[in-house]
Amino acid sequence: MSTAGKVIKCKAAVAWEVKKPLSIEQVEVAPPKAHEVRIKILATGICRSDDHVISGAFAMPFPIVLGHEAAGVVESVGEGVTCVKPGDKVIPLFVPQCGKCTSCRSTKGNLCSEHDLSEARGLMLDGTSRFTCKGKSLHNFISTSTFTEYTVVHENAVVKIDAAAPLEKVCLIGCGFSTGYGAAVQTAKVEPGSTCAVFGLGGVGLSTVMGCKAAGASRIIGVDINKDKFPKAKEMGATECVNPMDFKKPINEVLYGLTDGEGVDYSFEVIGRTDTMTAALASCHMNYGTSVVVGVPPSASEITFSPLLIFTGRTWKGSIFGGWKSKEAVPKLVSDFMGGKFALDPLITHTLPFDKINEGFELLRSGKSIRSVLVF
Ligand code: PAD
Ligand code: ZN
Ligand code: ZN
Repeated sequence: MSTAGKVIKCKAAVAWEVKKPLSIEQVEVAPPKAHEVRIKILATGICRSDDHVISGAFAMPFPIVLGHEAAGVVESVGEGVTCVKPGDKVIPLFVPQCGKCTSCRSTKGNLCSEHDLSEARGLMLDGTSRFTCKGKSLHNFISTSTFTEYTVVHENAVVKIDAAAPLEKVCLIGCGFSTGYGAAVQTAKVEPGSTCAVFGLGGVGLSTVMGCKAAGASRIIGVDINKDKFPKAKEMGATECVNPMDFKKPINEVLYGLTDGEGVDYSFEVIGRTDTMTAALASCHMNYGTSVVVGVPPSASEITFSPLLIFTGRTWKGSIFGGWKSKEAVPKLVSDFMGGKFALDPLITHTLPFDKINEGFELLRSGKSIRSVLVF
């Protein structure tokens, strides 16, 4: 029996309050309004950005349905939707692409003005929510909310992908893989022969390592305080790895030492800490080095740094969703994956049933997982 036009009762993981485990609840998911799409989520990865909301580092309104790295099948569409139809395999886009705003129209931009990343309202574009639980309205997370059997997104925040794509793998293209890989190939535009340093070797950082390798970097130095991350980083393309805890001097000095006093051409902060953002900047070549901030900075944090660091010529830039224009790039990245251009398997260390979501977060916090993918 068709569920189109009806409220769907299903399971979702609700974050009721900050610093509390998620709770699996029965929620009601309203039908999509005009220009919205209701998706049956079949696989969703756990990203550190979800955990930043739980820990309170990434400020969001509660209660909220987290999750943003997913793949699923369209269940029904609202009036006027032409980009997808029921049955299509899709990936929700936490950075939408409306095609009309200044960032969408600029060849240089990708942060569509319809995003809900900073000063987030946690609502659909019309200012309402499609989720309720126990009579309370639940917030939406960065245009997606995927820790649920069904979600509703705006048509600009979803894209159709190859019908043959394995959803429990390509869900990573919805965030971690594309973010890390794009930071290297799209934002930094690493050139062949470059020396790169990647701070943080989690799911996103390892994808940056893959991007640096694909771009032809000749040296890729992985930096992490958890040495258990090193073997996998080397498997993915790191030529050497360093643990800042093994040295008395600051890590930027260590990296200068490793590069004959020159610094690296490109550095990437893929952790989400202000001290490592500054250290990554100080690690790159004083004149033409570029440092890219990928890690989500804690809300309300500030950085004090010597202006000399950039006065001498360094470039410091941020990268959201790897700099990709989401609607255009995601189907292409899925095709590239299907064509064997890159692998996602090494990033997926755990596949868990959705009900074990809190276990998945524990694996991330303890440094034992790269990506856990939850399946329904
Ligand atoms: P993760 O927790 O799997 O990886 C972080 C890694 O950093 C771990 O291996 C840690 O051991 C390591 N680490 C922690 N502290 C330090 C330190 N002081 N020095 C060196 N290494 C350290 O996270 P992830 O890979 O899922 O995400 C990484 C960051 O990227 C995180 O802040 C996340 O919120 C952010 C992100 N940004 C975007 C974007 O669009 N910019 C998208 C997705 C994720
Ligand atoms: Zn993410
Ligand atoms: Zn736009």
